[in-house]
Amino acid sequence: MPDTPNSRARFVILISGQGSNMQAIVQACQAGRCSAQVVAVLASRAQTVGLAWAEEQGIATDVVPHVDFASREAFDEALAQKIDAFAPDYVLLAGFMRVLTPAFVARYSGRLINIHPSLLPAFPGLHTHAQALAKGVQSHGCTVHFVTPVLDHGPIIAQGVVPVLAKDTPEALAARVLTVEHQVYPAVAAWLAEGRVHLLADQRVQVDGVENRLFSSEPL
Ligand code: NHR
Ligand code: GAR
Repeated sequence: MPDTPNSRARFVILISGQGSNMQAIVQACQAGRCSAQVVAVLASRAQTVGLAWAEEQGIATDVVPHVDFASREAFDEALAQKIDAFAPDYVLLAGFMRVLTPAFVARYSGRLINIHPSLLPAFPGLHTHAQALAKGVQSHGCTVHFVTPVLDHGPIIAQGVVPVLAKDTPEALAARVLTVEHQVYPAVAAWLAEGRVHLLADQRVQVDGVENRLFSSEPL
């Protein structure tokens, strides 16, 4: 959170792929819908589409290729060094595909946020859209949450819901979820930038002035 009322919150965004959530957050900041400044975009893989886009926006970028490191601890330490050089208030995972060690999570305790493509606590882990179709659920979506050492189990900040349709494939469902992700994550980014997101003692989240933290896609 900013130390003084006039300083903008600093975000570092971590990606592994196309980075469309990162783009949605950057665009919200550029349009004045989020008062933060995205100071760097870091990727765990080289040559991601998202990194090239961020560079075009004049944002600092770097790659920490996880394949170059012998252990998760070594990768996380290298990543943390790069992150800390930008002195962020918050570190946002946006399609970031590496599980982070407890030491990394502790280093950014209360400042590390993820977007997960399911309505947690349903379907943690990978292949969430295929998991949702296999269970026959009729609603699916995304969750923005604080990151804790237990994968996809941190306190929930906001969720976005979409319908599951009879003829859905994992790809079609993923695309529908992604559209609502692009609403939820920039909204949460704006709340974070304004210092309105609080982690309560019982591990639930409160957002000042926000009653409804459920977003939904346009009716289909
Ligand atoms: N780290 C911690 N400690 N806690 C969380 O909640 C985390 C996290 C790191 C990433 C994102 C998460 C998601 O939203 C996330 C949340 C990667 C995997 C995974 O198994 C699972 C969940 C998430 C991200 N990754 C494989 C691994 O071995 C690699 C998979 C691949 O490269 O395709 O790290 O879904
Ligand atoms: C998003 O759907 C995000 O929720 C998901 O990957 C996609 C990334 O899209 N994240 C994970 O699966 C994390 N394990 P993006 O790169 O275009 O933001």
